[in-house]
Amino acid sequence: MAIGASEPSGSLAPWPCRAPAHGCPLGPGTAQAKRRRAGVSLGQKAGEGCRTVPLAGHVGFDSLPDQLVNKSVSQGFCFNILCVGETGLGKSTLMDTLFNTKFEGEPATHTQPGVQLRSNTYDLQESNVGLKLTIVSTVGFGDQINKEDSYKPIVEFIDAQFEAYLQEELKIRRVLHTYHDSRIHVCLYFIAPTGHSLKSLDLVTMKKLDSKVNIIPIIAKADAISKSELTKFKIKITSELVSNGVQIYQFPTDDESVAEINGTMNAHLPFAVIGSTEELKIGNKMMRARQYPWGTVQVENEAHCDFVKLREMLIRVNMEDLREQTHTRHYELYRRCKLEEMGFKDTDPDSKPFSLQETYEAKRNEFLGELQKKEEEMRQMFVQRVKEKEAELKEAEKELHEKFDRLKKLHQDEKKKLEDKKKSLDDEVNAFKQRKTAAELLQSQGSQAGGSQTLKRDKEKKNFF
Ligand SMILES: Nc1nc2c(ncn2[C@@H]2O[C@H](COP(=O)(O)OP(=O)(O)O)[C@@H](O)[C@H]2O)c(=O)[nH]1
Ligand SMILES: [Mg+2]
Repeated sequence: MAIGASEPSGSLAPWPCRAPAHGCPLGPGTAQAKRRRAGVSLGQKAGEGCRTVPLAGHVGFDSLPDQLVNKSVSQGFCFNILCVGETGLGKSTLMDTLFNTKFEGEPATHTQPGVQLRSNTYDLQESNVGLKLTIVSTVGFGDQINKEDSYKPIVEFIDAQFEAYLQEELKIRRVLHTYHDSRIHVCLYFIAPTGHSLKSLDLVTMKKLDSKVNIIPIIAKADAISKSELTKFKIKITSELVSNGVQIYQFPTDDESVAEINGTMNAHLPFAVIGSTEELKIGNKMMRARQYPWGTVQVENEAHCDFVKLREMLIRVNMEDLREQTHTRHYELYRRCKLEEMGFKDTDPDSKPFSLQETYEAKRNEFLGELQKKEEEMRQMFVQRVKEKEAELKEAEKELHEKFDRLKKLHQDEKKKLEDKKKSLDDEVNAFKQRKTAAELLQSQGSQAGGSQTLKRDKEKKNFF
C-alpha cells in the first residue's frame, strides 16, 4: 500500500475519485447492490407487462458489469471515517493499525478549551485500486469540565459536509464526478474500557449523531479489561443503547452472500479492539502486538480482541454499504429537511404532484407578499415616527414660546424696576440740587450781611480816634 500526498487539516481538495453511490456505476455494480436491484426490477418489469425476448446469439451486454468495474477502478474511490472518542483512547493508533501504515499527526493534549475536528486526507493504493481516505478525528473530546456542548462541533461538521454536497448538487453546472465527496461514511465511536456503563457524554453524543451518520461503537484499549468483564460490558452497553433509543449501524443482512457473516457480526457489537504500531516477531511471523511484562497481546488474534472483525466488516465486506447508506439514508434525510425548509415539496395539499416551477412560483409569490407586507409595515412605521417627531417638535416649540414669554416678562419687570429706581434717583438728585441751591443762596445772603456790619464797625472806630 502506498500513501500519496496528505492535505492539511480541514482542507479537502477536489480529487477525481468515483462519484457518490447514486451516481456511480459501482453502486449498482457491487454484488450486493446488483442482487438487491435485480430482485426489484425484474418483479416490477413483469408487472408492467414487459415482453421477454430470447436472443439468438451472444450480443455482449453481459460485459456491462465489467465495464462498470473498470470505469470505477479508473476513477478511484473515496471513504471518509470519523473517529469520535476521548483524547488518548487510541483513535490515531487504531487508524494506523487498520490501514497498516503510519499516518502522520501530533498526539493531542488534554488542554483544549473546546472540541475540534482534525481532518486529513490521504491517497492510498492497493493493487490497482486507488482510495482517497479521509480520517477526521475529534481533538479535546471529553477534556472539558462542562461537556454539555461537546457534540455540537461534530454535528456541525457532519452537516457542513452534507451542505457542501447539496450545494454542488444544486449548482447549474455541477461536476459531481470530480467533486471530492467529504460526507462521513462511518463514525467509529470509541468507548473507554471502564467495564461499568456508558458515560452520559457517550449516550448524548451517539444520540445526536445517529440520524446523521453510520455509528459503529467500539470498546477501545480492550487489553485493559478481562474477558469475563468484557462480555458483561458488551451486554451492558448494548442494553443501554437500546433503552436510550440510540440507533447504531447494523451490518446488512439482505444480501445472501454476506447475510450470515453480517448477522453473526451484528451480535458481536460493540467490537472490542486493540491498536498497536509495534510489530513483534511471534513464531516466525512479524505481527502487530503490544508487549507487557506478563505477556503479549496480538492485535490480529481473534482470541485476544475483535480487531480483525472490525477490519473485515468495515473495509472488506461493508465499505460500499456504508457509502450507500450515507447517501441514501443520512444525506437523503438532510437533503429532504433542507429542501422542505426552503419551501420545496413534492405534492400540493391535495396530494397532486408539485413541479419545481410551481414551487418556485409559489415561493416567489410568498416572498413578494412578505416583501410587500414588510414594506407596508415599514411605511406605517415611518409615518408613525414622523408623526411622533412632529408632536415632539411642536411640544418643544411650545415650551420655547413659553420660555420666551417668561423671559420677556422678566425682562419687562426688570426694566420697570430699573426705571422706577432711576426715577427715584432722579428725584433724589433734583431734591439735592434744590437743597444745594437754597443752601448757596443762604450762604451768599449771610456773607452780604456780614460785610455791611464790618464797614459800620470800621466807621465807628474812625470816629472814636
Ligand atoms: N493499552 C493500550 N494502549 C493503547 C491502545 N491503543 C493505543 N494505545 C496507546 O494509547 C496512547 C494514546 O493513543 P493515541 O492513538 O494517540 O490516542 P488518541 O488521542 O485517541 O488518538 C498511546 O500511548 C498508544 O500507544 C490499546 O489498544 N491498548
Ligand atoms: Mg490522536
